[in-house]
Formats: sequence, C-alpha cells, structure tokens
Amino acid sequence: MDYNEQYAHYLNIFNSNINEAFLSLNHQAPNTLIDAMNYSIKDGGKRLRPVLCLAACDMLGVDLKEVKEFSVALECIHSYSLVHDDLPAMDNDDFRRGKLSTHKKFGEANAILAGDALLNFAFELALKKENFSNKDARALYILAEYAGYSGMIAGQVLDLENEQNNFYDEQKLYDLYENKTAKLITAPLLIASTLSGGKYFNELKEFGYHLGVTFQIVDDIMDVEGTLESIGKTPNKDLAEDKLTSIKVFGLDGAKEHAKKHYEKCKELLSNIDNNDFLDKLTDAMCVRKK
Ligand code: GRG
Repeated sequence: MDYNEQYAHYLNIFNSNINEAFLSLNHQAPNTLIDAMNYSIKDGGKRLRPVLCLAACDMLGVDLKEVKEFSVALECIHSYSLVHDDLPAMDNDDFRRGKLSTHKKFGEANAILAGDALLNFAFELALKKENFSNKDARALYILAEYAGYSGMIAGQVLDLENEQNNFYDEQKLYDLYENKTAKLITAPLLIASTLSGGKYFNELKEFGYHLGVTFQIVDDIMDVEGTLESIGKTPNKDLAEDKLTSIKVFGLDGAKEHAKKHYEKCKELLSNIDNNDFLDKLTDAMCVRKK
C-alpha cells in the first residue's frame, strides 16, 4: 500500500470505530445535544490524531483493536477543543471544517455544552473498554494530562494571554505551541507506546513535540497563504487578532525556516525507530498540506 492508501485504510478503521461509538450514545439525552455533538465531530477533519494512534500501534506491533476506544476519544477531545476555540469568548470564528462553526449552527450555550459532552464522552468511552488493564489506565492518564490544565488547555490560555501585546518572545511562542498543539499530537503516540509496554516512549515523545510544532507553524503559514475554501476556516485571522504566532515572531520566511528545522528533527528521530515508513511519509505530508 502506498502512503495515501495506508492513510485511507486507517481512516476506514477510525470511521468504523466512531460509528460504533456514536451508535452507543444514550438517546434519552436531549436531541439538540446529540445533534450538536454529531455535527461537531462528524464530517470533515483530517483525523490526524486517531490516524497517528493507529499508525503508531501498527509500527509497534499493538493490535489496532486495542485502541478502538482511544482513537475515538482522541478525536472527541480534539473536536471539543475546536468547538470551544471557535466561541466568541475565544477565537470567535464562524467557520470550521468548511461549514458553520457549532455555535453558529446551534447557538453559543449548546456549543459550550456539546464541547463539554464530547470531552466527558471521551473518558466514558475509554473507560468502557473491555478488559481495561493497567496499561490502559496509564494511557488514559497520559491523555487526560496532555489534554488538560498542564497541556492543551494551558496552551489555549497562553494563546489568549498573548493576544495583542508587543511580545516577540521565541520561548513564549514555543511554550504556547508545545502545549496548545504538540501535546495532543504526542498523546496518540504515547498511548500506542504505553500499550506496547513502553517501546520507544522517549523517542516518540520527542518526535511528537517536533511534529506538533511543525504542524502548528505550517498552520500559521496556511493562515496567511490559504483561503476559506482551502483551509475551511477564516484566513488571516491570526494577524487580525494580533496573535503570538511564528509569523509574528519570525516573519513568513523565518517561519518556513523554523518549520524546516523541526521537520528535519522529526526525520532524524524517526530514523532511530523501526518500521517508521508510514510516520516518515506522514511527516512529509504534514509539511506540504494545504488544509
Ligand atoms: C477548555 C474552554 C476550553 C477550551 C479549550 C484548548 C482549546 C479550547 C483549544 C485549543 C485548540 C486549538 C485551536 C489548537 C490548535 C491546534 C490546531 C492547529 C488545530 C487544528 O487541527 P487540525 O488541522 O483540524 O488537525 P482538523 O479539522 O483537520 O481536525
């Protein structure tokens, strides 16, 4: 299978996992909430975090069935973060994944609650896994930590705190990117490693950091060079809100150089890991992506 076929193969597995998980939703819950949860997570999105988890499992020899629930939990947490990120109190964006953002479609209160519900459902689902083991508990702890107050949410706070100021601080920028973006890109790799008994844990942790930073810098570049059609959300948003981004700190060409530096580090780290072919190609694809 070539890279695109392999990605499509992981997407198929993920789609079947998410369909099964969402069929299990208790339909005694209010219809509006179920509809808003479905709207926020279904249709659209690259499914990068579940694909990373499935691919890392394949690479490390973990049965993909072992991460059926984790793959969906990762996308639930990612989708909730996007719903909340789009709210007027945060990034205030009307579009996401090429369609109206959840609060534009369902109203602000329902969007907050749908995000909350997706976050809780992630843990409900993972804890429902059959024969939940100590390794699963450790993996779930990593997910909670990396998505939580000292991970992705910390990153979002740094993002908001650093809007509209005159800081051009490289260290602040990297702290922000590590937490806001790289932590939820590292978590799928560490879940796979934990379930494998800890194979390449430190290498994957470092790789996840550099992949996440590369991914975020490429996202910054797309914000400047992309269109609503190509990126599925409003372009030039970071500039308009005077956010602390790689473009603000390094300029467009400088940001491209920094992305290259982190990309090369990813490749170097991967070269020490067996069976790295898919992750190696995914790293390449992340740099030339248009959405
Ligand atoms: C807890 C109130 C509350 C809010 C949480 C943490 C948070 C809000 C938001 C952070 C989410 C965010 C916007 C992170 C930036 C990372 C990023 C570039 C996300 C876009 O990911 P893609 O490109 O999206 O993988 P798709 O649509 O493809 O899934």
